[in-house]
Amino acid sequence: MEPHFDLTIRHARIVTDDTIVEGDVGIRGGRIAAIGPDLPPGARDIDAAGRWVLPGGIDSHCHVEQLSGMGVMGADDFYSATVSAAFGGTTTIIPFAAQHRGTAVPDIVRDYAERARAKAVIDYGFHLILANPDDRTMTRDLPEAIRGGISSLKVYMTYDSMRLDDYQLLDVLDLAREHGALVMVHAENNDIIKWLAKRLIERGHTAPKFHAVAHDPLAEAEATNRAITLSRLVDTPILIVHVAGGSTVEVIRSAQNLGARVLAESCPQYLFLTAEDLDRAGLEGAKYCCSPPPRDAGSQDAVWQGFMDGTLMTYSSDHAPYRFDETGKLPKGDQTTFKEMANGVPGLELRMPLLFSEGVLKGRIDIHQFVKLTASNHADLYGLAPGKGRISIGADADLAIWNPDRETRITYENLHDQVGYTPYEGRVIKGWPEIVVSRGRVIVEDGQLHAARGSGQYLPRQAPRFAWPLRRPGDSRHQAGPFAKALAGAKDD
Ligand code: DUC
Ligand code: ZN
Ligand code: ZN
Repeated sequence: MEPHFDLTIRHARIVTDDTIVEGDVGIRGGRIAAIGPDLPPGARDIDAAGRWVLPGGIDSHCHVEQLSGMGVMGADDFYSATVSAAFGGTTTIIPFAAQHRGTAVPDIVRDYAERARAKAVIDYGFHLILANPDDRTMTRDLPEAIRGGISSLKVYMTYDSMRLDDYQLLDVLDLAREHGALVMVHAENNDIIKWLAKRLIERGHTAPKFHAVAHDPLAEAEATNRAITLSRLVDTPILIVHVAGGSTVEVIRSAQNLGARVLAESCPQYLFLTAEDLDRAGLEGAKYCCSPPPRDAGSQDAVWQGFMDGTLMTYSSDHAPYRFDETGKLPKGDQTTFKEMANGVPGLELRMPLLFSEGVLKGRIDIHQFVKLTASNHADLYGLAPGKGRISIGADADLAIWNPDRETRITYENLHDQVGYTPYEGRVIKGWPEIVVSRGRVIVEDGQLHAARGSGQYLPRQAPRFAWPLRRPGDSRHQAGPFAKALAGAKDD
Protein backbone atom coordinates (compact mmCIF):
# COMPACT_ATOMS: atom_id res chain seq x y z
CA MET A 1 0.00 0.00 0.00
CA GLU A 2 1.20 3.50 -0.80
CA PRO A 3 2.20 5.39 2.34
CA HIS A 4 -0.40 7.94 3.32
CA PHE A 5 2.11 10.73 3.95
CA ASP A 6 5.57 11.63 2.67
CA LEU A 7 6.68 12.15 6.24
CA THR A 8 5.03 11.45 9.58
CA ILE A 9 6.45 12.93 12.76
CA ARG A 10 5.24 10.88 15.71
CA HIS A 11 4.64 11.24 19.45
CA ALA A 12 5.61 14.90 19.54
CA ARG A 13 4.47 17.87 21.54
CA ILE A 14 3.14 20.02 18.69
CA VAL A 15 2.64 23.73 19.22
CA THR A 16 -0.17 25.09 17.08
CA ASP A 17 -1.46 28.67 17.29
CA ASP A 18 -2.90 28.54 20.79
CA THR A 19 -2.90 24.89 21.77
CA ILE A 20 -0.44 22.11 22.38
CA VAL A 21 -1.30 18.80 20.74
CA GLU A 22 0.39 15.59 21.84
CA GLY A 23 0.51 13.43 18.72
CA ASP A 24 1.61 13.24 15.12
CA VAL A 25 2.07 15.55 12.13
CA GLY A 26 1.44 14.14 8.64
CA ILE A 27 3.14 15.88 5.72
CA ARG A 28 2.23 15.46 2.08
CA GLY A 29 3.35 17.41 -0.99
CA GLY A 30 5.40 19.81 1.13
CA ARG A 31 2.39 20.83 3.23
CA ILE A 32 0.97 19.90 6.60
CA ALA A 33 -1.82 17.46 5.80
CA ALA A 34 -2.89 16.21 9.24
CA ILE A 35 -2.29 16.79 12.94
CA GLY A 36 -3.55 14.31 15.50
CA PRO A 37 -3.01 11.04 17.32
CA ASP A 38 -2.07 7.77 15.58
CA LEU A 39 -1.78 9.05 12.01
CA PRO A 40 -1.10 6.49 9.25
CA PRO A 41 2.53 5.87 8.31
CA GLY A 42 4.52 8.06 6.00
CA ALA A 43 7.17 7.10 3.48
CA ARG A 44 9.36 8.05 6.40
CA ASP A 45 8.40 8.16 10.10
CA ILE A 46 10.36 10.17 12.67
CA ASP A 47 9.84 9.35 16.32
CA ALA A 48 9.85 12.68 18.15
CA ALA A 49 8.95 11.39 21.63
CA GLY A 50 10.07 13.84 24.31
CA ARG A 51 10.61 16.56 21.72
CA TRP A 52 8.68 19.63 20.62
CA VAL A 53 7.51 20.38 17.09
CA LEU A 54 7.52 24.13 16.51
CA PRO A 55 7.03 26.19 13.36
CA GLY A 56 10.23 26.87 11.48
CA GLY A 57 11.43 30.32 12.40
CA ILE A 58 11.02 33.38 10.22
CA ASP A 59 13.84 35.89 10.55
CA SER A 60 12.45 39.12 9.13
CA HIS A 61 15.54 41.25 9.69
CA CYS A 62 18.88 40.08 8.38
CA HIS A 63 21.46 41.48 5.99
CA VAL A 64 22.74 38.96 3.48
CA GLU A 65 25.30 39.53 0.74
CA GLN A 66 24.63 43.20 1.21
CA LEU A 67 26.79 46.30 0.98
CA SER A 68 26.49 48.32 4.17
CA GLY A 69 25.96 52.08 4.23
CA MET A 70 29.74 52.35 4.72
CA GLY A 71 30.27 50.26 1.56
CA VAL A 72 31.39 47.06 3.32
CA MET A 73 30.23 43.69 1.95
CA GLY A 74 28.93 41.27 4.58
CA ALA A 75 30.78 37.99 5.13
CA ASP A 76 27.81 35.71 4.42
CA ASP A 77 26.36 35.02 1.01
CA PHE A 78 22.91 33.54 0.43
CA TYR A 79 24.31 30.02 0.83
CA SER A 80 26.17 30.41 4.13
CA ALA A 81 23.47 32.65 5.61
CA THR A 82 20.62 30.28 4.81
CA VAL A 83 22.59 27.21 5.91
CA SER A 84 23.36 28.94 9.19
CA ALA A 85 19.72 29.96 9.63
CA ALA A 86 18.54 26.41 8.92
CA PHE A 87 20.84 24.90 11.58
CA GLY A 88 19.26 27.29 14.09
CA GLY A 89 15.68 26.27 13.28
CA THR A 90 14.84 29.11 10.88
CA THR A 91 13.17 28.12 7.60
CA THR A 92 12.38 31.53 6.09
CA ILE A 93 14.37 34.73 5.97
CA ILE A 94 13.48 38.20 4.77
CA PRO A 95 16.75 40.00 4.07
CA PHE A 96 17.06 43.31 2.23
CA ALA A 97 17.51 44.31 -1.35
CA ALA A 98 19.45 47.46 -0.57
CA GLN A 99 19.19 50.56 -2.66
CA HIS A 100 22.05 53.00 -2.33
CA ARG A 101 22.10 56.57 -3.59
CA GLY A 102 22.31 56.61 -7.36
CA THR A 103 20.99 53.09 -7.87
CA ALA A 104 17.61 52.11 -9.31
CA VAL A 105 15.19 49.79 -7.52
CA PRO A 106 14.52 47.37 -10.43
CA ASP A 107 18.27 46.78 -10.93
CA ILE A 108 18.75 46.20 -7.23
CA VAL A 109 15.86 43.79 -6.94
CA ARG A 110 17.00 41.82 -10.00
CA ASP A 111 20.53 41.58 -8.68
CA TYR A 112 19.55 40.29 -5.22
CA ALA A 113 16.98 37.90 -6.70
CA GLU A 114 19.56 36.33 -9.02
CA ARG A 115 22.13 35.85 -6.29
CA ALA A 116 19.63 34.35 -3.86
CA ARG A 117 18.04 32.05 -6.46
CA ALA A 118 21.33 30.25 -7.06
CA LYS A 119 22.30 29.83 -3.42
CA ALA A 120 19.50 29.88 -0.83
CA VAL A 121 18.65 26.56 0.84
CA ILE A 122 15.55 27.88 2.65
CA ASP A 123 12.72 30.12 1.47
CA TYR A 124 13.16 33.86 1.37
CA GLY A 125 11.50 37.15 0.50
CA PHE A 126 12.95 40.64 0.35
CA HIS A 127 12.34 44.00 1.94
CA LEU A 128 13.67 46.99 0.13
CA ILE A 129 16.09 49.44 1.74
CA LEU A 130 15.13 52.82 0.35
CA ALA A 131 17.97 55.35 0.28
CA ASN A 132 17.20 57.23 -2.92
CA PRO A 133 13.58 58.39 -2.93
CA ASP A 134 13.85 60.36 -6.16
CA ASP A 135 10.92 60.96 -8.51
CA ARG A 136 11.35 57.83 -10.55
CA THR A 137 11.67 55.65 -7.44
CA MET A 138 8.63 57.15 -5.79
CA THR A 139 6.28 57.35 -8.73
CA ARG A 140 7.17 54.20 -10.63
CA ASP A 141 9.75 51.82 -9.20
CA LEU A 142 8.63 51.57 -5.61
CA PRO A 143 4.92 51.02 -6.35
CA GLU A 144 5.96 48.39 -8.90
CA ALA A 145 8.21 46.61 -6.37
CA ILE A 146 5.40 46.59 -3.80
CA ARG A 147 2.94 45.17 -6.35
CA GLY A 148 5.57 42.55 -7.21
CA GLY A 149 5.68 41.21 -3.65
CA ILE A 150 8.18 43.41 -1.81
CA SER A 151 5.55 44.74 0.55
CA SER A 152 7.83 46.31 3.15
CA LEU A 153 10.70 48.76 3.09
CA LYS A 154 13.29 49.95 5.53
CA VAL A 155 14.31 53.56 5.89
CA TYR A 156 17.15 55.04 7.93
CA MET A 157 17.03 58.18 10.03
CA THR A 158 20.80 57.97 10.50
CA TYR A 159 23.95 57.15 8.45
CA ASP A 160 24.80 60.07 6.14
CA SER A 161 24.82 57.86 3.07
CA MET A 162 21.41 56.31 3.71
CA ARG A 163 19.31 58.62 5.84
CA LEU A 164 16.09 60.28 4.82
CA ASP A 165 15.03 63.60 6.31
CA ASP A 166 11.61 64.10 7.86
CA TYR A 167 10.17 65.55 4.65
CA GLN A 168 11.28 62.48 2.71
CA LEU A 169 9.99 60.18 5.46
CA LEU A 170 6.57 61.78 5.16
CA ASP A 171 6.62 61.17 1.40
CA VAL A 172 7.54 57.52 1.96
CA LEU A 173 4.87 57.01 4.62
CA ASP A 174 2.29 58.63 2.38
CA LEU A 175 3.23 56.32 -0.47
CA ALA A 176 3.25 53.26 1.80
CA ARG A 177 -0.28 54.00 2.94
CA GLU A 178 -1.49 54.38 -0.63
CA HIS A 179 0.14 51.14 -1.79
CA GLY A 180 -0.32 49.02 1.34
CA ALA A 181 3.33 48.59 2.33
CA LEU A 182 4.84 48.46 5.80
CA VAL A 183 7.61 50.95 6.62
CA MET A 184 10.38 49.69 8.91
CA VAL A 185 12.35 52.48 10.54
CA HIS A 186 15.93 52.55 11.82
CA ALA A 187 15.34 55.27 14.38
CA GLU A 188 18.41 57.10 15.66
CA ASN A 189 19.01 60.87 15.62
CA ASN A 190 21.79 61.42 13.08
CA ASP A 191 22.95 64.81 14.33
CA ILE A 192 23.19 63.73 17.96
CA ILE A 193 25.36 60.76 16.98
CA LYS A 194 27.57 62.80 14.65
CA TRP A 195 27.99 65.59 17.17
CA LEU A 196 28.94 63.21 19.98
CA ALA A 197 31.21 61.07 17.79
CA LYS A 198 33.18 64.08 16.52
CA ARG A 199 33.87 65.28 20.04
CA LEU A 200 34.80 61.82 21.28
CA ILE A 201 37.26 61.25 18.42
CA GLU A 202 38.78 64.74 18.85
CA ARG A 203 39.51 63.87 22.46
CA GLY A 204 41.13 60.57 21.47
CA HIS A 205 38.25 58.40 22.62
CA THR A 206 38.42 56.01 19.67
CA ALA A 207 37.97 52.59 21.33
CA PRO A 208 34.93 50.42 20.52
CA LYS A 209 33.23 51.26 23.83
CA PHE A 210 32.78 54.86 22.64
CA HIS A 211 30.47 53.60 19.90
CA ALA A 212 27.90 53.04 22.64
CA VAL A 213 28.57 56.52 24.04
CA ALA A 214 28.05 58.17 20.65
CA HIS A 215 24.86 56.22 20.03
CA ASP A 216 23.24 57.54 23.19
CA PRO A 217 19.86 56.03 24.16
CA LEU A 218 18.36 59.51 23.88
CA ALA A 219 19.24 59.55 20.17
CA GLU A 220 17.22 56.36 19.76
CA ALA A 221 14.27 57.46 21.89
CA GLU A 222 14.05 60.88 20.22
CA ALA A 223 14.10 59.50 16.68
CA THR A 224 11.58 56.81 17.61
CA ASN A 225 9.22 59.42 18.99
CA ARG A 226 9.69 61.51 15.83
CA ALA A 227 9.06 58.56 13.53
CA ILE A 228 5.88 57.73 15.43
CA THR A 229 4.79 61.37 15.20
CA LEU A 230 5.27 61.39 11.44
CA SER A 231 3.41 58.10 11.07
CA ARG A 232 0.49 59.43 13.12
CA LEU A 233 0.39 62.60 11.07
CA VAL A 234 -0.22 60.72 7.84
CA ASP A 235 -2.01 57.76 9.45
CA THR A 236 0.43 55.11 8.26
CA PRO A 237 1.56 52.21 10.46
CA ILE A 238 5.29 51.84 11.07
CA LEU A 239 7.54 49.20 12.56
CA ILE A 240 10.49 50.35 14.65
CA VAL A 241 13.32 47.86 14.12
CA HIS A 242 16.01 46.73 16.57
CA VAL A 243 14.73 48.43 19.72
CA ALA A 244 17.63 48.60 22.18
CA GLY A 245 16.94 51.15 24.91
CA GLY A 246 14.53 50.93 27.80
CA SER A 247 13.46 54.52 27.10
CA THR A 248 12.59 53.53 23.53
CA VAL A 249 10.42 50.66 24.75
CA GLU A 250 8.62 53.23 26.93
CA VAL A 251 8.10 55.63 24.02
CA ILE A 252 6.59 52.83 21.92
CA ARG A 253 4.39 51.48 24.71
CA SER A 254 2.99 54.94 25.48
CA ALA A 255 2.26 55.58 21.82
CA GLN A 256 0.54 52.21 21.48
CA ASN A 257 -1.54 52.97 24.57
CA LEU A 258 -2.69 56.17 22.88
CA GLY A 259 -3.75 54.09 19.89
CA ALA A 260 -0.81 54.89 17.61
CA ARG A 261 -0.32 52.19 15.01
CA VAL A 262 3.27 51.40 15.82
CA LEU A 263 4.82 47.94 15.75
CA ALA A 264 8.25 47.10 17.09
CA GLU A 265 11.01 44.52 16.90
CA SER A 266 14.02 43.65 19.02
CA CYS A 267 16.91 41.23 18.69
CA PRO A 268 19.13 38.84 20.71
CA GLN A 269 21.90 41.42 21.12
CA TYR A 270 19.58 43.60 23.20
CA LEU A 271 18.62 40.72 25.49
CA PHE A 272 21.99 39.03 25.90
CA LEU A 273 24.72 41.68 25.41
CA THR A 274 25.42 45.02 27.08
CA ALA A 275 27.61 48.05 26.40
CA GLU A 276 30.18 46.46 28.72
CA ASP A 277 30.86 43.90 26.00
CA LEU A 278 32.16 46.75 23.83
CA ASP A 279 34.73 47.46 26.53
CA ARG A 280 36.63 44.18 26.15
CA ALA A 281 40.42 44.15 25.93
CA GLY A 282 42.09 45.70 22.88
CA LEU A 283 39.75 45.99 19.94
CA GLU A 284 37.83 42.85 20.92
CA GLY A 285 34.83 45.09 21.72
CA ALA A 286 34.43 45.70 17.97
CA LYS A 287 32.83 42.25 17.74
CA TYR A 288 29.90 43.64 19.73
CA CYS A 289 29.51 46.94 17.82
CA CYS A 290 26.12 47.28 16.24
CA SER A 291 23.65 50.12 15.86
CA PRO A 292 21.88 50.81 18.05
CA PRO A 293 24.39 49.34 20.51
CA PRO A 294 23.59 46.93 23.32
CA ARG A 295 22.87 49.01 26.43
CA ASP A 296 22.61 48.14 30.14
CA ALA A 297 20.90 45.58 32.35
CA GLY A 298 17.91 47.92 32.81
CA SER A 299 17.39 48.08 29.07
CA GLN A 300 17.72 44.30 28.78
CA ASP A 301 14.92 44.00 31.36
CA ALA A 302 12.82 46.53 29.49
CA VAL A 303 13.23 44.62 26.22
CA TRP A 304 12.23 41.37 27.97
CA GLN A 305 9.22 43.18 29.41
CA GLY A 306 8.36 44.52 25.96
CA PHE A 307 8.34 40.99 24.56
CA MET A 308 6.30 39.69 27.49
CA ASP A 309 3.56 42.32 27.27
CA GLY A 310 3.34 42.50 23.47
CA THR A 311 4.88 45.96 23.00
CA LEU A 312 7.55 44.25 20.89
CA MET A 313 6.03 41.82 18.41
CA THR A 314 8.91 40.37 16.43
CA TYR A 315 12.25 38.95 17.49
CA SER A 316 14.76 39.03 14.61
CA SER A 317 18.50 38.63 14.38
CA ASP A 318 19.54 41.79 12.48
CA HIS A 319 22.31 39.45 11.31
CA ALA A 320 24.95 41.79 9.88
CA PRO A 321 28.03 39.63 9.43
CA TYR A 322 31.44 41.31 9.52
CA ARG A 323 34.68 39.51 10.17
CA PHE A 324 37.12 40.63 12.86
CA ASP A 325 39.70 41.68 10.27
CA GLU A 326 40.37 44.35 7.64
CA THR A 327 37.37 43.20 5.53
CA GLY A 328 34.91 44.16 8.26
CA LYS A 329 35.47 45.31 11.78
CA LEU A 330 39.06 46.50 11.44
CA PRO A 331 39.59 48.30 8.10
CA LYS A 332 42.60 50.12 9.57
CA GLY A 333 43.94 47.26 11.65
CA ASP A 334 44.73 48.22 15.23
CA GLN A 335 44.39 51.90 14.31
CA THR A 336 40.66 51.51 13.54
CA THR A 337 38.40 53.93 15.45
CA PHE A 338 34.85 53.12 16.48
CA LYS A 339 33.60 55.29 13.60
CA GLU A 340 35.34 53.07 11.06
CA MET A 341 34.23 49.66 12.30
CA ALA A 342 31.49 47.92 10.34
CA ASN A 343 28.34 47.92 12.46
CA GLY A 344 26.61 44.65 13.05
CA VAL A 345 26.65 41.28 14.80
CA PRO A 346 25.87 37.77 13.55
CA GLY A 347 22.76 36.05 14.87
CA LEU A 348 20.87 34.00 12.27
CA GLU A 349 21.80 30.64 13.81
CA LEU A 350 21.57 31.40 17.52
CA ARG A 351 18.52 33.69 17.49
CA MET A 352 16.01 30.96 18.32
CA PRO A 353 18.14 28.70 20.56
CA LEU A 354 19.03 31.69 22.77
CA LEU A 355 15.38 32.71 23.22
CA PHE A 356 14.22 29.12 23.72
CA SER A 357 16.78 28.60 26.47
CA GLU A 358 16.63 31.95 28.24
CA GLY A 359 13.01 32.86 27.48
CA VAL A 360 10.95 29.67 27.42
CA LEU A 361 12.94 27.33 29.65
CA LYS A 362 13.59 30.04 32.22
CA GLY A 363 9.88 30.91 32.32
CA ARG A 364 10.03 34.48 30.99
CA ILE A 365 7.79 33.74 28.00
CA ASP A 366 5.60 30.76 27.22
CA ILE A 367 5.97 28.54 24.20
CA HIS A 368 3.11 30.29 22.35
CA GLN A 369 4.82 33.66 22.81
CA PHE A 370 8.00 32.06 21.51
CA VAL A 371 6.20 30.89 18.38
CA LYS A 372 4.65 34.32 17.82
CA LEU A 373 7.92 36.20 18.38
CA THR A 374 9.99 33.91 16.18
CA ALA A 375 7.53 32.92 13.45
CA SER A 376 3.80 33.67 13.31
CA ASN A 377 3.91 37.42 14.00
CA HIS A 378 6.52 37.77 11.25
CA ALA A 379 4.24 35.87 8.85
CA ASP A 380 1.28 38.12 9.67
CA LEU A 381 3.09 41.45 9.67
CA TYR A 382 5.05 40.74 6.51
CA GLY A 383 2.36 39.13 4.39
CA LEU A 384 3.51 35.50 4.51
CA ALA A 385 0.46 34.04 6.25
CA PRO A 386 -1.26 31.61 5.98
CA GLY A 387 1.42 29.62 4.11
CA LYS A 388 4.19 30.31 6.60
CA GLY A 389 4.63 30.77 10.33
CA ARG A 390 2.23 28.24 11.82
CA ILE A 391 1.70 24.53 12.21
CA SER A 392 -1.74 24.29 10.65
CA ILE A 393 -3.39 22.16 8.00
CA GLY A 394 -2.55 23.41 4.53
CA ALA A 395 0.43 25.50 5.60
CA ASP A 396 3.90 24.78 4.25
CA ALA A 397 5.54 22.00 6.27
CA ASP A 398 8.24 24.28 7.72
CA LEU A 399 9.04 23.08 11.20
CA ALA A 400 11.73 22.13 13.63
CA ILE A 401 11.91 19.29 16.12
CA TRP A 402 13.39 20.69 19.32
CA ASN A 403 15.06 18.67 22.02
CA PRO A 404 14.32 20.74 25.15
CA ASP A 405 16.89 18.86 27.24
CA ARG A 406 19.93 19.15 25.05
CA GLU A 407 22.64 21.33 26.53
CA THR A 408 25.01 23.15 24.22
CA ARG A 409 28.12 25.13 25.01
CA ILE A 410 28.17 27.71 22.24
CA THR A 411 31.34 27.78 20.23
CA TYR A 412 31.94 29.33 16.84
CA GLU A 413 33.46 26.05 15.60
CA ASN A 414 29.98 24.52 15.55
CA LEU A 415 28.26 27.37 13.71
CA HIS A 416 27.81 27.67 9.96
CA ASP A 417 28.21 31.34 9.09
CA GLN A 418 31.36 32.92 7.67
CA VAL A 419 31.93 35.52 10.36
CA GLY A 420 34.70 33.78 12.27
CA TYR A 421 33.38 34.45 15.79
CA THR A 422 30.17 34.56 17.77
CA PRO A 423 29.38 37.19 20.41
CA TYR A 424 27.86 34.37 22.47
CA GLU A 425 31.00 32.19 22.66
CA GLY A 426 31.14 30.00 25.77
CA ARG A 427 27.54 30.42 26.91
CA VAL A 428 25.70 27.28 27.87
CA ILE A 429 22.15 27.05 26.61
CA LYS A 430 19.45 24.41 26.80
CA GLY A 431 17.22 23.25 23.96
CA TRP A 432 18.20 22.79 20.33
CA PRO A 433 16.38 22.27 17.01
CA GLU A 434 17.76 18.86 16.11
CA ILE A 435 15.75 18.22 12.95
CA VAL A 436 14.65 20.98 10.61
CA VAL A 437 12.07 20.53 7.87
CA SER A 438 11.47 22.98 5.03
CA ARG A 439 8.43 22.42 2.78
CA GLY A 440 8.45 18.78 3.87
CA ARG A 441 12.16 18.20 3.15
CA VAL A 442 14.33 17.18 6.09
CA ILE A 443 17.10 19.73 5.56
CA VAL A 444 19.00 19.36 8.84
CA GLU A 445 19.43 16.13 10.80
CA ASP A 446 22.24 14.70 12.94
CA GLY A 447 24.22 17.88 12.48
CA GLN A 448 24.24 17.43 8.68
CA LEU A 449 22.75 19.55 5.93
CA HIS A 450 20.55 17.79 3.37
CA ALA A 451 19.57 20.67 1.11
CA ALA A 452 20.99 21.68 -2.23
CA ARG A 453 22.17 25.15 -3.11
CA GLY A 454 19.33 27.07 -4.69
CA SER A 455 16.60 24.78 -3.34
CA GLY A 456 15.02 27.62 -1.33
CA GLN A 457 12.10 29.38 -3.00
CA TYR A 458 11.42 33.08 -3.43
CA LEU A 459 8.30 34.26 -1.63
CA PRO A 460 6.45 37.23 -3.11
CA ARG A 461 4.59 38.73 -0.18
CA GLN A 462 1.06 40.05 0.31
CA ALA A 463 0.22 43.34 1.95
CA PRO A 464 0.99 43.14 5.68
CA ARG A 465 -1.88 42.02 7.92
CA PHE A 466 -2.28 43.31 11.43
CA ALA A 467 -5.19 43.28 13.77
CA TRP A 468 -5.41 46.65 15.51
CA PRO A 469 -5.51 47.44 18.34
CA LEU A 470 -2.46 45.50 19.29
CA ARG A 471 -2.91 46.00 22.98
CA ARG A 472 -6.01 45.38 25.06
CA PRO A 473 -9.50 45.55 23.49
CA GLY A 474 -11.04 48.93 24.23
CA ASP A 475 -7.59 50.46 24.46
CA SER A 476 -7.52 51.92 21.01
CA ARG A 477 -8.09 55.60 20.88
CA HIS A 478 -6.60 55.78 17.42
CA GLN A 479 -8.11 58.61 15.43
CA ALA A 480 -7.02 59.63 11.99
CA GLY A 481 -5.73 63.22 12.14
CA PRO A 482 -7.10 66.08 10.02
CA PHE A 483 -4.63 65.48 7.19
CA ALA A 484 -5.42 61.78 6.95
CA LYS A 485 -9.15 62.52 7.09
CA ALA A 486 -8.84 65.09 4.34
CA LEU A 487 -6.95 62.58 2.19
CA ALA A 488 -9.62 60.00 2.79
CA GLY A 489 -12.20 62.56 1.65
CA ALA A 490 -13.94 62.72 5.02
CA LYS A 491 -16.10 65.79 5.56
CA ASP A 492 -15.32 68.15 8.42
CA ASP A 493 -17.80 67.84 11.23
N1 DUC B 1 22.85 48.40 12.20
C1 DUC B 1 22.06 48.50 11.14
O1 DUC B 1 21.33 49.44 11.00
N2 DUC B 1 22.07 47.54 10.23
C2 DUC B 1 22.95 46.45 10.27
C3 DUC B 1 23.62 46.24 11.52
C4 DUC B 1 23.66 47.36 12.43
O2 DUC B 1 24.37 47.36 13.39
ZN1 ZN C 1 19.05 49.31 11.19
ZN1 ZN D 1 19.58 45.86 10.19
